[in-house]
Amino acid sequence: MAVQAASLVSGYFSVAKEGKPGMSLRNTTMFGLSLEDALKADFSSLSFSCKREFQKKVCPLRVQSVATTPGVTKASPEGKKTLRKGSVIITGASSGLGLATAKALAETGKWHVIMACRDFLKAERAAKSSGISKENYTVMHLDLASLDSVRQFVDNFRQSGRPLDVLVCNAAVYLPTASEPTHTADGFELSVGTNHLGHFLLSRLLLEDLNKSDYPSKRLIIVGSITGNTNTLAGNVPPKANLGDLRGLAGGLNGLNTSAMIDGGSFDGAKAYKDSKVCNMLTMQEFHRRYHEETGITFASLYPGCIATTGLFREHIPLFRLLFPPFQKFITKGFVSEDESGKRLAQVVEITNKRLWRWLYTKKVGMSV
Ligand code: NDP
Ligand code: PMR
Repeated sequence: MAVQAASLVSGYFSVAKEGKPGMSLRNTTMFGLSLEDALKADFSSLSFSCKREFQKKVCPLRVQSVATTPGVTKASPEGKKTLRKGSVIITGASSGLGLATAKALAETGKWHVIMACRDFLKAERAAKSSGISKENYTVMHLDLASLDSVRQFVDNFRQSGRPLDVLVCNAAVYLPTASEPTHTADGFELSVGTNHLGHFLLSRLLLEDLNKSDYPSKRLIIVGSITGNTNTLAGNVPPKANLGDLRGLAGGLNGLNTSAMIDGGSFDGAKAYKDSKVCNMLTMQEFHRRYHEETGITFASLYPGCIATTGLFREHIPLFRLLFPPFQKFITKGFVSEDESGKRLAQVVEITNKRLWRWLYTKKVGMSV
């Protein structure tokens, strides 16, 4: 974890709960008025001190006794129990890691992948050109840079009648060369708004659906990044992730009246991305602490390796895009191909062997939660 950021934020999360000085939405107007309006209280749970109220008012998380969908343990002609296909949502599955993961899972024949993408046609084309068979995927529209779109996606998904067994929050934008902040439909700085806030709302809403799953293993996985971990060499390359005391977030993250950066500093697109990844990782830690026991859902974040060839770097200068892959391949040796990273994430989605999980967790993909 980003040591500095993590200690500050996890301090804030738990401090607020213990009633020591700390920020909470209720007593410090953490998001400011306009933000609060825009979110219609969905994010009140970001102030983790509001847990009970939030659950009652906004997203009641109903813990159900074990559901019994007949699909899970269908008796085969031989009398053996067979598992139904798992159902997994992957955000940003139209390229890079998300697409490679969708492909790896679809190829097993054991998963139906819901590709949650902002560009429907691009996603359809990507699925086709990757050779994913039609019966193994569905594209559904999701623009994480709009909270209305997130809510609409959840409604549409529910109407589809599919169960939800695993949610993979993968989509992200990286805007390292932007000199001014750009914004989501709700007015948040684009990278934190998309990578963290959009996924936060999506996860919070879909927790209820995950909780209903009768699949043997239900999971919520967020893609983090080593560059948010300031206890690593990569995480010490400036600008470093640092959430400070969250004053920019408290002020609305809009760059108009207050800062567009979580820590209240001046805008820096690369830092905003790294901050968003710290938030992703912390969200999983906090979800685990709050919901794992009561729901049985496994919460995880992972760093997939440096996939230096993906579209994530599309906004970077051409020289960077030219030199970054060989630098990662031959100097840091942190490079992984899109295929390999997709296989890694697919393993995190589907392995059920606890010992293998623990090994992966600590050694292979450097999972941080
Ligand atoms: P890509 O740019 O290839 O993939 C990002 C995906 O996110 C694209 O499908 C993109 O859609 C989608 N996306 C962007 N904005 C939105 C939005 N508003 N709503 C819905 N989808 C959106 O990059 P990667 O595959 O590299 O990134 C995948 C994940 O891996 C990210 O979380 C990234 O932070 C993480 N990661 C990547 C590393 C790397 O070295 N590449 C290293 C560590 C972590 P579209 O196709 O329409 O642009
Ligand atoms: Mg970094 C072990 C060393 C290591 C690893 C694993 C990465 C991964 N990087 C390492 C080291 C260095 N990088 C060093 C020594 C430098 C200075 C020359 C360096 C620079 C650098 C830049 C300018 N690295 C970068 C950038 C980016 O713009 C990328 C970034 O921060 O995106 C947010 C990046 C990355 N280096 C990585 C990884 C995985 C990235 C992409 C991070 C991501 O996509 O989340």
